[in-house]
Amino acid sequence: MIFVHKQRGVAFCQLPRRAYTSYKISPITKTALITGINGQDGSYLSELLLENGYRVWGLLRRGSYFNTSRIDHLNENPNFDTLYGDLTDPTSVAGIIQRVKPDEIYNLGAMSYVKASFDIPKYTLETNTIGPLCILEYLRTHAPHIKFYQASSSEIFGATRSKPPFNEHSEFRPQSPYGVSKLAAFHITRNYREGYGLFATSGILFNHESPRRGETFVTRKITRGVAQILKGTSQELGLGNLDAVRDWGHSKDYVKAIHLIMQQEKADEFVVATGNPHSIREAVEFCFGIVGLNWKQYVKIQEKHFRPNEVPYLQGDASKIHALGWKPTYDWKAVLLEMLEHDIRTNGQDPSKYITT
Ligand code: NAP
Ligand code: G4F
Repeated sequence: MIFVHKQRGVAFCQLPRRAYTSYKISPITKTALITGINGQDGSYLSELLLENGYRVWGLLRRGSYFNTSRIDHLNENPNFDTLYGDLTDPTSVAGIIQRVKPDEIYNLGAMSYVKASFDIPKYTLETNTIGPLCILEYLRTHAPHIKFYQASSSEIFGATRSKPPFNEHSEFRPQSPYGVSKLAAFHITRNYREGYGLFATSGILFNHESPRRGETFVTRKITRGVAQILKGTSQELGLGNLDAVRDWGHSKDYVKAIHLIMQQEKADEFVVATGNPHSIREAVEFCFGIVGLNWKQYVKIQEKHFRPNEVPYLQGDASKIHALGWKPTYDWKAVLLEMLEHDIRTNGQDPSKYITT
């Protein structure tokens, strides 16, 4: 019998197991390895897979301070563990695959901030393109039975000349090193599927948000900014291009799509989107307006938040995955409202005092 003692990021065998009173231990159905486990999507996907009886392993990048706040609540679950690795170090990834022997690999790890990719383009491609390439090459040569999911992105449409809404056949014309890195990984994934018969899938996910969204992304910047203004700890919010349009959904809905894509008999690629486009200006108006503030008094347009190239308009056509039964349950206002409530509460205030719905 193997006993497991869990610490942050490490699993040690042959130590006494803690009493896991709060978890029902159901028979393990499958084993999954998730890269990017401590990210927004990694945390929600872990919850979904654990609910479905999976044994979940995560590849965790070592940080100089604890970076597991999104998954700390899962740490007591005996079916959940993380191991240190890095997508830019293929030997670490191969070692983890050999050790955990997953049935499914979800490659969510990435340098995911588009604006930063202009500053660190080489690193972006090493993580986002060479990272998945090395996993696929390992699967081809050592473990062709393992299913593989690549987290692709609507950024690959970039400044497409196709007519919106965009689907799997629209033109790809990325506008940033991030977009280029994701498009190359998308084609690599297709190549390994078509050339070597691997179960290698891609989800082309449009923007999806949640209270766990990273603080640099525009929706979270807005909801945190409003919460700080209400609290009185900030007087203004600096933003860039308010004209850009995005198709926002909720991460919880989108990880269900990711799982569904991996349960198909044949590997394929799918757009995941709500089909409902709104500008950054509309998001700003909604978040300030719903707490009774006039955004024009607080938002300052600052040059430093603009990008060398912009993706002006993203609207997805998710008909292909609708045919498999997936539908989003949140609209953009419901996503923003949940984030706003969370950020107001985190600041020690009562959201119902401010939000008038
Ligand atoms: P996120 O919150 O930024 O998470 C990214 C994860 O990748 C983090 O766990 C990060 O770890 C990890 N990571 C970064 N560099 C790594 C490396 N070199 N080796 C191993 N792990 C590394 O992103 P997300 O919103 O959950 O998105 C998940 C995936 O979907 C990403 O690939 C993203 O590009 C893609 N995507 C996201 C959206 C969206 O709207 N959210 C849309 C389309 C596609 P650290 O904590 O150590 O940085
Ligand atoms: O929230 P964003 O930084 O997200 P972006 O660039 O669309 O990328 C996100 O979605 C992609 C899917 O399409 C993912 F692949 C990617 O990993 C990431 O999750 O910016 C959204 C829009 C942009 O047009 C940006 O120029 O908001 C505009 N914006 C205006 N002011 C701003 C700001 N964006 C940020 N981050 N900060 C601002 O102050």
